Formats: sequence, structure tokens, C-alpha cells
Amino acid sequence: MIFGGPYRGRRLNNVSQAAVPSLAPAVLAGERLALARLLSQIENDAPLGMLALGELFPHTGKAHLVGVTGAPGTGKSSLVNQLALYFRRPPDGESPRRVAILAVDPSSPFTGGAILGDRVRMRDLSGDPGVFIRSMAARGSLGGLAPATASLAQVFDAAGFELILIETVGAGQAEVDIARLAHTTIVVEAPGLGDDIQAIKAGILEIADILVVNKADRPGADNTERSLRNMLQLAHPAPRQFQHHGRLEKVTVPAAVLVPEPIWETPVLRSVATEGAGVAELAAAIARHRLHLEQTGDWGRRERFRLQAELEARLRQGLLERWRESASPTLYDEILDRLVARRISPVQAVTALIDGGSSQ
Ligand SMILES: Nc1nc2c(ncn2[C@@H]2O[C@H](COP(=O)(O)OP(=O)(O)O)[C@@H](O)[C@H]2O)c(=O)[nH]1
Ligand SMILES: [Mg+2]
Repeated sequence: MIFGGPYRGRRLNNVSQAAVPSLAPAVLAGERLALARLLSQIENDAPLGMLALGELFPHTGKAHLVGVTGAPGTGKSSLVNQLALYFRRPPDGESPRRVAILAVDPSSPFTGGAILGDRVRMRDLSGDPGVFIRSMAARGSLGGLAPATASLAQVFDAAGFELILIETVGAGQAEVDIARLAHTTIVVEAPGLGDDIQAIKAGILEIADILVVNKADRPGADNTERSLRNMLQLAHPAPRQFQHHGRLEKVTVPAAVLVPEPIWETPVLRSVATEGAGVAELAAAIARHRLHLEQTGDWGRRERFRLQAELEARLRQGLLERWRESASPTLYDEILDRLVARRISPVQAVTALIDGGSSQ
């Protein structure tokens, strides 16, 4: 039932800011308990959480958001785990980075089940103050899964986590939306998970910045890798600009024109997440992608696009809620009846609801 839900009529200004202190200062000070509590508030759409988020937002914009998506069982959690370990204990000369892991799984209950596939590795990470692992189901979240995920990522960002790994399951619209949140999207495949490559069927290849064939220890990894490379070739058949470089140089064009825009060529990597093989290469590809985004100006463009996507999702939600607050439930039912009876079309119904839908 669209009307009469628990959120109807709720407004942020119903909450007295003075009554309960915001968790934002404690989160900025690095208190883990405050962080955990704020994440829960936000996940539950608690108005206090939204207020704290407003305080934290000016402190965001530094983290690298990396989405990891793919079919269930491909090894995403194992890989995310390994990546976190790698970034916490990088090779000599590199400094460890603070890593947050956000596992988004709408199909699992909030508290139940294993968050990460490999419990031994998870134990390696727990107790490390530079790592924070959070799993969210958020089925009931008001604004949808993607804006909820965006909010949680913003909290991690403000709390000083430099790398935020967001694991999503499957290849549906929600995953594509969440991928739009990320600066870098990794699509994980594994051999032997069906007759065809799952991601391609859902068109998820379009959003991949990095492709990983995990479970490279299993038979069929060569086939999976080959199919992915073929699909990439089909998806981006245009010759790369640098291949024309030699020819261009013979023509008299200003030097500036000769400098090719760097083009990101989606790498296809292999890994065995259970053993950590290929993880260093994946970490290097993530770093390279960030550098590419920064050098081409795409980082700024993606930032704008990411925030615009969130703005529009929230605007849709906000307008709908505001409309619901003022709309008459009886009129709504009447119009729905007329729609079901085919006396008006859906478009006419919307017009009637928006133009004549206010009760007062
Ligand atoms: N043989 C093999 N098994 C793996 C590999 N990576 C993950 N697994 C196993 O595959 C199963 C699913 O892994 P998980 O990380 O939970 O996958 P997810 O559903 O994509 O998050 C677990 O039993 C892992 O131990 C790998 O590279 N090789
Ligand atoms: Mg998983």
C-alpha cells in the first residue's frame, strides 16, 4: 500500500538538534563506535543520521570509491578481502591506506550470514583500526539502495577512509546504479558459472573499468578470459588513437593535436583470490585507473556525474514524498479504480493526481 507507510509525513525538522547530540564530531575524531552507530542511523533513515550526514558532507570528496560487482560465487568477497589486506600491508616504500568495505546484499538479512567468504582472512582484518567492514541489506531503505549506499560511503569518506570497496551482488539495475557511484568499477567473472558469461548478458560489461577472471586455478579460465576479451573488442571496435600516431606525425598539425588523449583500455586480469594471486596486479590497476581519471580530468567529471545521479534520485524521492503528504488517499484510490477499469490511461491518471491530487 502506497499510503499510510511508517514514513509518511516525517520531516527532518521534527527532530530537535539539541536533544540528542550528533555523532558527526565523534566520527570526524575517528571513533569507531560512533561510526558504527551513525551508519545504522543512516541505514534506518533516521533523521538524526541525515543531519549528521549534512555536517560530514563538507569533509568528503577525498576517498577513492571502488565498486566490485559480479555474479554470486565469483569470489568478490574473497577478492575484496585480499585487496584490503594488500592496501593495509603494501610492499616496501608504499604507505598503508585506510580501507572501508561496504558489502551490499539486498537478498541477505541485515545481521545474518557470512559477510565475507573467507573467514580466516576476515580475522586477519578484524582488530585493524585502519579497516572497517560493514554489510548492508537496506531492502526497506527509503530512497533506494544506491542513495543509501552513497550516504554510507560519504560517512566513510568523511571518517578518513581513503579507499572504499563496495561489493554488490549480481547484475541488476541496482548494481548498475551503485556502479555509477564508484570512481572505478571492477567486474568479477569466474569460469564455470553457467553456459555464458553472466555479466555480458546483463550488459554490465559497459560499466567495467577493470575485468577480473577470478578462480583462475579452475578449468575454463582461459575460455572465460578469451570471451571477455572478444566482448571488449566488440564493444569498443574503434581503433585506438595512438595506433594512428605514426601517420599523424607525417602531417603538419600543431604539436598539441598530436598528443593523444589517454584512452583507458579496460584490462582483463586473472586472480586466485583464495591464495592472493593476482591481487597486487589488481591493486596496481586500481591505482592506474585513478591516475588516469585525474590526468584526463575524468575524476572531476565523474564526481559531478556521481553527485548528479544521487541528487536526481533524492529529488525524485523527495518530490514523491512531498506529493504523498498532500495527496488525498481517497482520490488516489478512485483514480486507481478508474485506471484498473481502463477508463483512464496511466498518463491521464498521473495528470489527475498531480493537478487535482491535493486534499487541501
Ligand atoms: N578455487 C577457488 N575458489 C575461490 C576463489 N575465490 C573464491 N573462491 C571460493 O569461492 C566461494 C565464493 O567466494 P566469495 O568470495 O564468497 O564469492 P562472492 O559471492 O562473489 O562474494 C568461496 O568458497 C571461496 O572460498 C579462487 O580464486 N579459486
Ligand atoms: Mg560476497
